[in-house]
Amino acid sequence: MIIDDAQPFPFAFEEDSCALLLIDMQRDFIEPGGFGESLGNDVTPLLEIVPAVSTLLDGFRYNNLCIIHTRECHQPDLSDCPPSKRHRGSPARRIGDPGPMGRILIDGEPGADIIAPLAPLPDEIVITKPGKGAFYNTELEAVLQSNAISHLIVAGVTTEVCVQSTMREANDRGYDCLLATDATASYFPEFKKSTIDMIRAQGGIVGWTATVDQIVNALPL
Ligand code: C5J
Repeated sequence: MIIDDAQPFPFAFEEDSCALLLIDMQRDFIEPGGFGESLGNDVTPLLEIVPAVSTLLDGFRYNNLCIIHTRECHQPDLSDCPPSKRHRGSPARRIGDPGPMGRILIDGEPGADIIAPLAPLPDEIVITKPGKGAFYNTELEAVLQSNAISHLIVAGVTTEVCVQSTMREANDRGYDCLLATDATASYFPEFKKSTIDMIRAQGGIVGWTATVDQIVNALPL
């Protein structure tokens, strides 16, 4: 398989060694009343990418390819949440505080769920992560190795935080990563643009980029 129009140059991959990595498409980041909004953000740009992420997910499901979802959240006793993360700034609600979707960013609460239109199917992998990067303190690397994955198509939120952190972690570990540009979003559109530029600058120093249509058109079915 090859995505000819990928930037900065074509992205070649084998279907058996390529996974879709969907980052943190959770209610707490995307819906009003969650963690994202409690930090003072407008969630609209995140809501807008849901149809494109859904198209990408359908393409991988139809082709029976490996699909991995991540969720950023913490244990109810906050034992995996550094105090520095919880106490920084003056958000309307802190991690662990009660909100309209349960306790903010806590595993098992409704806000930590992936949004309904993108809910994982039973055979899809879900990685629960305490940090921004999906490799930190998770089983992600073992999962990729046991599935013989070498190439990652990455999408989700937010572009310059958890998506970029994860792509950089993956790149350092030797994975070839491509970011789906219309299936990722930031609360700050200018940060999304800069992140895309950074990823593919210097000959793809972090990886490649392509649109959802370009990716899906490269899939066999
Ligand atoms: C943030 C994320 N922004 N998923 N998390 O705190 O990008």
